[in-house]
Amino acid sequence: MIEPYPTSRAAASTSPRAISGWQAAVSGAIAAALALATGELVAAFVPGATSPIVAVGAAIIDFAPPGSKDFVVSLFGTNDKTALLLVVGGVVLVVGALIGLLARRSTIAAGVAIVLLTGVGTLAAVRDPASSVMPALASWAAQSAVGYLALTTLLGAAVPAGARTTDVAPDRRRFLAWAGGLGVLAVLGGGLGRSILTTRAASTAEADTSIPPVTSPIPTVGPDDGFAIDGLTPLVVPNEDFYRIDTALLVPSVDIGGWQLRVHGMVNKEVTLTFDQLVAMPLVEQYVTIACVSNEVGGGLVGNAKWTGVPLLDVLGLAGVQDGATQIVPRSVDGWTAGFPTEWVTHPERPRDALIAVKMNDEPLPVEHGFPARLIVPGLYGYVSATKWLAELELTTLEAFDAYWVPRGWAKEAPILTQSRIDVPHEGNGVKAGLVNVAGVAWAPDRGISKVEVQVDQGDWRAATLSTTAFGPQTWVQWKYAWQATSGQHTLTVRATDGTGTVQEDRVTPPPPDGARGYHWVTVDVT
Ligand SMILES: Nc1nc2c(c(=O)[nH]1)N[C@H]1C(S)=C(S)[C@@H](COP(=O)(O)O)O[C@H]1N2
Ligand SMILES: [Mo]
Repeated sequence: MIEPYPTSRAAASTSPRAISGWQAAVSGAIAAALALATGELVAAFVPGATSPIVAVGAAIIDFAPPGSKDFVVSLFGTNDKTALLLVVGGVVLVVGALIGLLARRSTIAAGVAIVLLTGVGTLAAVRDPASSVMPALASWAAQSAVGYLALTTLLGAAVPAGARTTDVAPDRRRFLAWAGGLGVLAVLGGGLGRSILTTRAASTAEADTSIPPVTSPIPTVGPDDGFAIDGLTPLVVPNEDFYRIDTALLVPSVDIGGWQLRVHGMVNKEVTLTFDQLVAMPLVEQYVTIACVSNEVGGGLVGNAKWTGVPLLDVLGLAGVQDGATQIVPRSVDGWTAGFPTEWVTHPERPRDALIAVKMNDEPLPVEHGFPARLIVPGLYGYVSATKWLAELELTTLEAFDAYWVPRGWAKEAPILTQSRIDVPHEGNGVKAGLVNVAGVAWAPDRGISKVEVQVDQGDWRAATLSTTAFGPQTWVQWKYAWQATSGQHTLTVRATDGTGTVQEDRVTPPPPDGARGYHWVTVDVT
């Protein structure tokens, strides 16, 4: 026998059978890590190949049963996405360790298991509309080969070499050197692939976007338009602080040169616009507050920004919407869909100024917020309307199609509910007796806010002062109330009245299926 499968202590132990369990498990885990790293590297360098780990994460989000929709909703946040990827990666390592143990019985069986494991990632990857079959198959072959080669190499290094000796230290050192080396290789390779994939996504925002100036600029919200109260949410939320919600594990990176918006379905004439053609149309701007249906009472999944873009109706006008096209279905480059009644934006008495937005707070749309174009529809929750990375507008009927979240248990029609929030004092914070500023935000796009009231303990409702409402009913307002605080524990409650005179509902409901209801309240200790 020659290295790396030398004769070992016992006659029967020339096979991987003689390898200790922990060495087999570590070998398998490292082989799996190298296979994963290979998937990332291929995705980074081969057009049409996608990251298998991201693809599996995306599949978990997509296939989560409707019963687990609360779990899915909480997965939306950025930190939760990282957690999901770590869990998927961890599961792959554990399966790899089991494959390592299996290899002690049969290296062929272990090889088959590696092909199956990497096949799961490949199956998930080909679901991605951005992936192509040939690169996915090539990536699968590369991952399997690297995984199998790494496993057999490590197992070879683990086979005890010193016959008739009890000193296994040299063998262990050799194994640890191989394991350490290949482990570092997996981390470096995977890290390189991952960082290429994420910086590629991020750099698209810096792409030169020659967006012409707006034809009729609106007055800008200045510092004097809001209240200067510490801890109070600003009237306009800066892009980097704006909440982010979507199903995309890896932000779609859109090449602006190749981007197109296709308007099709029940239209007189199908229309396709390039980015330059889109922004050559008259550009308008407006402040619009957007909100997520999964926002809890008092939660932060709501924000107000200045959006610049082309009126949706102008683009629909180019195609000519047919009678009977009762639903507009926007679709993103990654296949995600929203859907809302055409009437919401064409209503004769109350057409909402929906925009195909290309700028957010005077900057090109950040990648996380939909670069290069997204939809902003005043008055509707994001999941039925605010499509980021917009690629298509399909005209259809309400009966013919249910958008992404509808079969997952969320309402088909989803106007934003009237809500109000106390920002200061913060729940649980102590304040000094005397005059205390109670302040927050209230929104009811696109009905507007006419009144905000504050209640101390079980007292009377008292009117709060509102910031300017000059930016239109589609935006939120700040409110403040000067409270003469006396020592002891107190409860502060807020409620808003919308522009139609309807008071916010006090009936408490969870976010599913159509948004949370109820009043926000905080308890404060006054000393
Ligand atoms: N392509 C795409 N667009 C999307 C989503 C998504 O998952 N994919 N989520 C929607 C939801 S649920 C919300 S609340 C808003 C959030 O927009 P923001 O991340 O810019 O705040 O985007 C909407 N647009
Ligand atoms: Mo949302």
